[in-house]
Amino acid sequence: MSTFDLIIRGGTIATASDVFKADIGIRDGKIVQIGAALEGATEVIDATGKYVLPGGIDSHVHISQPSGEGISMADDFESGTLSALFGGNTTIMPFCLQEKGRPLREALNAYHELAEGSCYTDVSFHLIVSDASPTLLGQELAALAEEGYASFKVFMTYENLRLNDAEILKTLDVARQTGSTVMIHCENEDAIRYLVEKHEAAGDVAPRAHATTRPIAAEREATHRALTLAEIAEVPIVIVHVSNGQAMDEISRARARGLKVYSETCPQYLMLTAEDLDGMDWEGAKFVCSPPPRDKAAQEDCWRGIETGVFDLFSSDHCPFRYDDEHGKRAPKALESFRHIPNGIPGVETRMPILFSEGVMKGRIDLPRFVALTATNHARTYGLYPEKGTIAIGSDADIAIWDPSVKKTIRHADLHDGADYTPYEGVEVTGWPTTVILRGRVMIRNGELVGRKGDGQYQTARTRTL
Ligand code: DUC
Ligand code: ZN
Ligand code: ZN
Repeated sequence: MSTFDLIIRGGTIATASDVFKADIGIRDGKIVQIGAALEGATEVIDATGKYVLPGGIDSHVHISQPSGEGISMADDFESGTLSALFGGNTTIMPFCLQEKGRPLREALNAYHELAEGSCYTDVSFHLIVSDASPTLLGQELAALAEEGYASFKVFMTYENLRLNDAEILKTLDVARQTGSTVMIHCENEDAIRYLVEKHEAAGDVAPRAHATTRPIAAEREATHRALTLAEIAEVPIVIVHVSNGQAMDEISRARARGLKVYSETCPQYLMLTAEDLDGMDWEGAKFVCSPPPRDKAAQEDCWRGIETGVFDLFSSDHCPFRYDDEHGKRAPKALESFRHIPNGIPGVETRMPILFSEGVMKGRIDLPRFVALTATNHARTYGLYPEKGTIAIGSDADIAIWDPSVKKTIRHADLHDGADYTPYEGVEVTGWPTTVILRGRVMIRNGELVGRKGDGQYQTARTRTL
């Protein structure tokens, strides 16, 4: 009998703290040895000249989420996780949305049913709290946290989802008591609604107005308020999808006051600007997401946040709708006004290649920072570490082998999601994850799918202990 099921030989391994050359020995889905010249395996993968990194964890992904009447998301668990896998991810964390007036448990059961047997990567769910009822706050969330649903998102925008400050405080209080983690979408809904009504009254209804009516000031104010509420409730929070320097400054100031705050940015805030929403014939709808992409200066600020540590998490916020589709970006109502264009863009497959190419290959960040931003910090923040997010003895053998010599032009035709476009069409990248291993099982070998639908499993999360 072999000592190992699989050896990954001769690669350059990177974790969030180190870069070193070694072989990895894998048995029963776990990393059991890291060392020189390992021998005795059923299968050996030669990783000479490649980078051997923890499989990516994308902790901000939307799949099969109810998105309003007549609108359907472009990805189910099968296409969403397949696309994630081809982008070097081994775990994704989608959101289970509580529908107003319904128990979260009911939504969770239905969401598990959708995922069961369909996944190519592991998955772990966040919850979205849209109805901060006494039952939810008093009983349901605590019970769910104990069962391994330890993170939930709240919205300060969207009329049908937003919580008011009192409700956010109560939700934060539950998080403090249960050790759960709250993610907050920071945009001031009343300010946005004021601007939307003004622009619509003036007949300015094209997609570009989406960006104009969700200005940086609305995000900055809500970020400040979320941080203040967390300070008062004495609980850590995650500020998700930060798009600009002014919101980053609020986060840095809160940290200087002693608040524990994690923050996330996404590829769209490094690669896109509001001008992309200008596209002819409604094409700008392809780039409608919230918060919206800003300008070149905001992109530079976000890069600074990536480089200096303001950001802990780099996620895709993959939220795919088809463009040429009456249930997507070109739904009948969406063609009447930007207000009704479904919010969100695809990106789960391109998240890491973009950061690897623009960040690592261009010398903005080193490999450990790349690993921290794309895998380790996600596992730590959301209770999946150390099984997930690192290369260490005892951890799950979730590994992506990156070939830094691959040069690709991003084309939607080559991607695996269910949308019909990518916002990054034509972007040239250097480096791609060519082999991906999930709990010791080779899922993609040299760019070819060899894993099966259903190989991905659900992962329960732990609550915070500190
Ligand atoms: N927030 C998200 O996190 N994703 C898509 C839309 C939104 O508003
Ligand atoms: Zn959001
Ligand atoms: Zn999102």
